[in-house]
Amino acid sequence: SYGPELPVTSPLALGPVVSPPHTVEGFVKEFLHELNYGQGVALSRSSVNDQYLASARAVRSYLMAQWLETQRRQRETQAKSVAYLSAEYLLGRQFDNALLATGLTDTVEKGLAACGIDIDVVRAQEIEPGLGNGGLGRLAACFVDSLASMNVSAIGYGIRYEFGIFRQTFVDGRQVEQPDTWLDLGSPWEVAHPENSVQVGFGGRTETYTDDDGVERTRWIPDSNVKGIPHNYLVPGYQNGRVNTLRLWSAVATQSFDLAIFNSGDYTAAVRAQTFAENISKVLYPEDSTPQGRELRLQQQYFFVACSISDFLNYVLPADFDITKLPERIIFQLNDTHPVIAIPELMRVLVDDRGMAWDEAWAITQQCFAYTCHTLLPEALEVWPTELLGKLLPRHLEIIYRINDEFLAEVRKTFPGDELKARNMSIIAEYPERSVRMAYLATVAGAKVNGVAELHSQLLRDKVLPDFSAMWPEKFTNVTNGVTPRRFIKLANPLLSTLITDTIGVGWLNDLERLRELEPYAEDPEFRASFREVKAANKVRLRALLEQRDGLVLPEDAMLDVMVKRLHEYKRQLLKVLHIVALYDLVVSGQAKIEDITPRTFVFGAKAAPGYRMAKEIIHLINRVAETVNNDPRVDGRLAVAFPPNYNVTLAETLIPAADLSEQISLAGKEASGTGNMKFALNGALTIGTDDGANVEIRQLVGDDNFFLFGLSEPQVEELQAKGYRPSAFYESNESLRRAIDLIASGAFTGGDREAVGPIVGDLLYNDRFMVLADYQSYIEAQERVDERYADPDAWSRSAILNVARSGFFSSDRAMTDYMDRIWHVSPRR
Ligand code: NBG
Repeated sequence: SYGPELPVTSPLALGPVVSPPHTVEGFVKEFLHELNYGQGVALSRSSVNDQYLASARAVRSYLMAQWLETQRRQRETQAKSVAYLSAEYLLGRQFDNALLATGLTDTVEKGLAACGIDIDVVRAQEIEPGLGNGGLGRLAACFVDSLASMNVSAIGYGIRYEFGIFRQTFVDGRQVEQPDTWLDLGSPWEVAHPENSVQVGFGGRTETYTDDDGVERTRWIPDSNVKGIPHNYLVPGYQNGRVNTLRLWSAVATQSFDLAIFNSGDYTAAVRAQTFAENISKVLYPEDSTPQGRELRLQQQYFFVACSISDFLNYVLPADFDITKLPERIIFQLNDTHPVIAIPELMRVLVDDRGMAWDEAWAITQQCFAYTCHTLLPEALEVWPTELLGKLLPRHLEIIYRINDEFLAEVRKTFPGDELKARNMSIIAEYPERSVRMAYLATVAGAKVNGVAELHSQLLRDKVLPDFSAMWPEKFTNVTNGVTPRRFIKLANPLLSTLITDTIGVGWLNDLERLRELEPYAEDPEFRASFREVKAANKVRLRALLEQRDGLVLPEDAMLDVMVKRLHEYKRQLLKVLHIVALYDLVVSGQAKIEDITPRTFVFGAKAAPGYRMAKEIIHLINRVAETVNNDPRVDGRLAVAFPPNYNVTLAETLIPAADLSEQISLAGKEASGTGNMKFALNGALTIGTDDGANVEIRQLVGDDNFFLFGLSEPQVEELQAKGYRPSAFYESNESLRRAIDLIASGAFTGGDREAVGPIVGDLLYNDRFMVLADYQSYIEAQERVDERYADPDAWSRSAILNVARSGFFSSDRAMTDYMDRIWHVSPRR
């Protein structure tokens, strides 16, 4: 579907693309050009949006020159690339990141000022592309940033959702979702290439036929097609001249399909076809509680991986590429199970479309994929009913069956006579309905399987996939997650970045272990004072933002105790609520004097999945507790609760640098890794946390003295579960806990309405799957240790500085190095 590249003979067109000059004049010229000729508006008549779009496009021109050069070199070297397949990218705003990467921040600020424009106003105009739900999507964004910054040849593939993660609002304390119309005012960062679109089939049937050489083959005859249009996003490396590609697909109807129906006069059917196609990239993860929703999700998954594989094979690779050498050129990293349907798709392409023998195709496929698992919750491991999968992708189901047959033969050879083993390991589950276990398919086909933190990888081996790890121990590995220091230190915390550079010099931003050099300064009173000033200034910045953004007025001079992450029972926002209620109760019941309470401002940020009832109840409770506490003069100025709506990457960038205390309080064994925990530590917050996910590694690195550990360990959780966990026993035997729960149950926070809190209280007392009550006492005691430390500012700052100094390991650059060494076997370009 691609036109031939035209041979260029004019001497004017030869040579590298010239970037606009990196000067104020150079930028202004580019900016005015975009404003006048791109937006078609004069400076004097331009709106903020015009100015934003034009400055973004002007900055993009600088990146574009580097992107073209990166492409050229890539074609020249034909090096092995990484293709990151991810249904989500939670990118955050692009403008500042592009400025940082190109080193244009000052230039652009001055250039805009010369035009009478305040860069902050322009900045604020950008709506972040929220094409992800939480940690998994943000991780993908950090990874593509690191790959570019480390000069690795890589491409990210995903979906260009017309509506990203919903915008959260609160109405009477309850979450109400609004559509995320991020494309409404134009998206200056993307370049669409409709001419490079890919056709993707759905439904229909398969048939066998004999080819010209007399070989029996299978082909798939879909009954509908959609077109995938690639949108390129530029992923700049940090001041290294490399710009990688993030290619996001949007779905549209194919004209031929459309026209045929249209001509038949069935206009409704024509519209239906269009709707079918366009729905595919309409929204990020539509709810999957309805069968229609589930089907759409599978369509999304297949759509984007089919587009991506086709794109790589037909467009990225040269036309004369010897396909048997594919593993030398690509490794597809599967970000969770969402893109796992890529495995049978590559098999289909190799066997059906390219005529390769099954065994050879299978040998190639097994080297081209690796799988990252991001969860331990059984309900989050995707399975697709064979009925649905067979209806939507009949050929793929056949391929999966054959993969499974051959795999089970291998299992029976490895474990002779153990039919139970074969049943347990089968990619096809028979109960409660016949379905495909996507994690198993990924494990069977993938060259490597990794978890996202040490503890998680170990539990993955021992608990989730024990038979597989017995069969193929060498397949399993760990790569602990990481976060990009460019966005989460340099951009988010400029004051800390300056302090660090003033202290240890430049170069740490792409060599984060160098933060170790800060360690001795933990003992330096002067440095500690500067460090505290940075934190204080970041709090002022946050107060200003929340006041302007949400009308929230935070007290001054309080410990900022922050819990931001998706709302999920296993993450235990309820435990945090119980702590707040217990403190409140101490004061209002007269058990404690207000002066004896450490002033704390609790900040929550959390979205609940639209269909997740309990999560929404918890949001409501938090808002109600906030309202009560904030309006009670008895705790005035000492205890405050803020729950700004619509927590997103943009808010995180102001919130995290201001935090004193980072709440990472999931039940041990449930949080695969966490990445917010890393961002907080790197910005000098101390963590109160369980031995879960990457907390374990954070604690090991920063040291027990600089981390507030509490709660059951994972083996203790198992033990308690086995013994029979009775939450009410904890309620009965712990007075503070009982009082807190009773206070909630009494309707004290809900205007006397006890029914409103019924589901939460009932669940805590009689179910409590995530053992909130079991960990309560230990949590309260750890919080008392927090208070003690906080009372000594020098001791607190020492710990905070050591958190920064010892967290360099959590750079996503390190994570990428681990992937390169352990999984991809690629190296950075020189
Ligand atoms: C999430 C985990 C987090 C982890 C991120 C990134 C999913 C399915 N998993 O603990 O819950 O940090 O993935 O690995 O979103």
